Amino acid sequence: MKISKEQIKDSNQAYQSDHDERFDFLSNQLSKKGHNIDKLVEKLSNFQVAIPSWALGAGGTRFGRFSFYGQPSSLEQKIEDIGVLHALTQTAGAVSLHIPWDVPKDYSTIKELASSLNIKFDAVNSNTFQDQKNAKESYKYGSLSNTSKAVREQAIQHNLDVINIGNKLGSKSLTVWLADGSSFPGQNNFQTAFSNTQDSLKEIYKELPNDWKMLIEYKPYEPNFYSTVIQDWGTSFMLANECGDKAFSLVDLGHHLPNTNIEQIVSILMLKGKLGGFHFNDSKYGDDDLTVGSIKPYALFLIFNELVYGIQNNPQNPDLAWMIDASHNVKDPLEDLIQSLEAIQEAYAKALLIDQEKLKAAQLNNDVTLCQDILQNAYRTDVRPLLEKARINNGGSLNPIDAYRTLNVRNTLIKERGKHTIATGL
Ligand code: LRH
Ligand code: MN
Repeated sequence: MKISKEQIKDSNQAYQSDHDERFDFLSNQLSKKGHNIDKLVEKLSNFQVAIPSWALGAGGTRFGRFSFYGQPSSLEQKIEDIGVLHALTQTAGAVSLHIPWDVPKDYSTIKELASSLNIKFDAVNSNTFQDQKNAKESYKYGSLSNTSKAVREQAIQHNLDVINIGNKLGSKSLTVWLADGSSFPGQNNFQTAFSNTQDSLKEIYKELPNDWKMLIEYKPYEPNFYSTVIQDWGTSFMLANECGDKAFSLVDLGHHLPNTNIEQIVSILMLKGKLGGFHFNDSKYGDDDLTVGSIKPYALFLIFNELVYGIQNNPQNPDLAWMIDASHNVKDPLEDLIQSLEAIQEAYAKALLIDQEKLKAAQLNNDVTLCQDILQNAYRTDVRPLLEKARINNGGSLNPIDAYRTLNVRNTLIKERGKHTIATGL
């Protein structure tokens, strides 16, 4: 299914005058405070988030999975669905593939389709947390950390294959997330597991093309429930430093123990020039992979405050990879992703309104009350007219969820694909 600019234009009619009113009001408010509206809108337009290829169908847990009809059952259909997201939001201009869930059958067809929809290939993800059919070695007891050299070599080779696939698509980064760890005390020798992982990552790093990045994703637990080799940001940071200048830490918002101060982690990784990117989602308890901003929107805003400060003050940190990592158990996957994209843009826009100089002065003056006031004034600003402007400037929708429903996307996909198609992924 493809949505035309005309269809979107028509669906915007009902919202145009209300948008214009709110945009004018907000522009006056913000201009009076010295903000450059055009610059703000331009930054939002340029802010593109990669959609995970593994999150376009119905997610589930060990307790069950409830289908969504009309799911994409091929990589082509997944890219088409991202095309729908990008047409409506104008901020989903990239896809992050997971290998082997989404190995292209025909590279030129896939690249043509993606470029026809203005979609780039962001990081490619390796998978050494599941055994593949006919695989010689098993990852049951780990992959890059495994005590068996043969298992480690198989896992290293898989990562090199993933780099090769990404190279053919124009991707420039490899994301490595390891499930490796233990579920019972005594099961693992922590030092051996860590050293094996470090050496294995270095073997992969040696083959990383010069203009590529390696993004090392950490996670405290699941699927192992006693220890995880790459459990936290410090471990990921150490391993990235051991590998070299092209290795960085990847922050998945759901991969933190309750009440962890993630914005502080983001700030220090940027200071050290080792923040590579994000997997955006939200969570109440564990790695819940819920809609971004649905549980802790203020925490997301505080993270973007550190990102805006870091982008302005830490030239030592490279451009960041912005990606979503979600799983949809009860929402239509495309509606869920539209809401996540909106929440990310909203947090970024609010953070751009923070007067960083004024905040710095208040901090140096230990004026704690004023520090909070500066943050919360920005947070309490309804920035949605700016997001809408950024979308319509590029031919997008003023109200993507409403357009998605008005244009009857899900039912059209069901007509095209039938009810029983299954999407690869989580
Ligand atoms: C692990 C993770 C990782 C992906 C997987 C799909 O929890 O966040 O980023 O490989 O989800
Ligand atoms: Mn992730």
